[in-house]
Amino acid sequence: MTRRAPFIVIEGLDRSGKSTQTALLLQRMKATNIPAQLVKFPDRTTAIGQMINSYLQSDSDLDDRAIHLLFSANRWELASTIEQLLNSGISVVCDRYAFSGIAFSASKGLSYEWCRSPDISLPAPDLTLFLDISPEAAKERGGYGEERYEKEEMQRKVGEIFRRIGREISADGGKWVNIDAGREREAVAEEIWKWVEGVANGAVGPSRRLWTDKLPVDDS
Ligand code: DGP
Repeated sequence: MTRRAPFIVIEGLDRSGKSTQTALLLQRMKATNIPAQLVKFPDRTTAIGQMINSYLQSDSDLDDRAIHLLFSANRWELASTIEQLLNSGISVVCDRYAFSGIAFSASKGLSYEWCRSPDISLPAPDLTLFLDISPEAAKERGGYGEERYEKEEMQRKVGEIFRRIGREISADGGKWVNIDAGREREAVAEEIWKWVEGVANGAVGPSRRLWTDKLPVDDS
């Protein structure tokens, strides 16, 4: 069976250093001659992404379900690009993915299962690294920014839901790693590198898809 490149997702709470760590990882992959491409969600450059951007900056208001579906649509519009990259031997490093979708929307009170539904069948990561940080440690890093979700109580709930998703992904045989992101930048980067090296040789066969066992039974 042909080999494809691994799909790596980095998730994290706001102020966890996620974007910095993603950039460091990409640099290190390139320096080690591992071809890799960054994909960032939300991708604010597309038409859907611009609606999301305007919502996050509180320039527009949207129903909680409507914005949830836009975030999901933003992932779907890049799903085939992700698969093409993997099949052509280029690793994809994704800054946020479907797990953010569930964690942030369910924190607002939407049902966990409802939030998961539109992301069922997206390409499944081979490795998900979750950068975990307490709201107290985030505060020490200068506190949260100006965007809509950057509030302490919200981040606490988001963290709880991320950890629940991680337990479920692991129970289903997926590779999910909780990383203590409250440490020094270099220590976090080293741990991330250790996990990435473990999958860097590529995966065999087509990528799996997320949560397909949660699809309703076809009774047609
Ligand atoms: P970032 O660009 O990584 O700072 O993400 C922007 C914000 O959007 C951040 O507070 C997390 C939130 N977010 C990211 N993905 C989703 C999603 O799929 N659904 C919801 N509701 N929020 C998301």
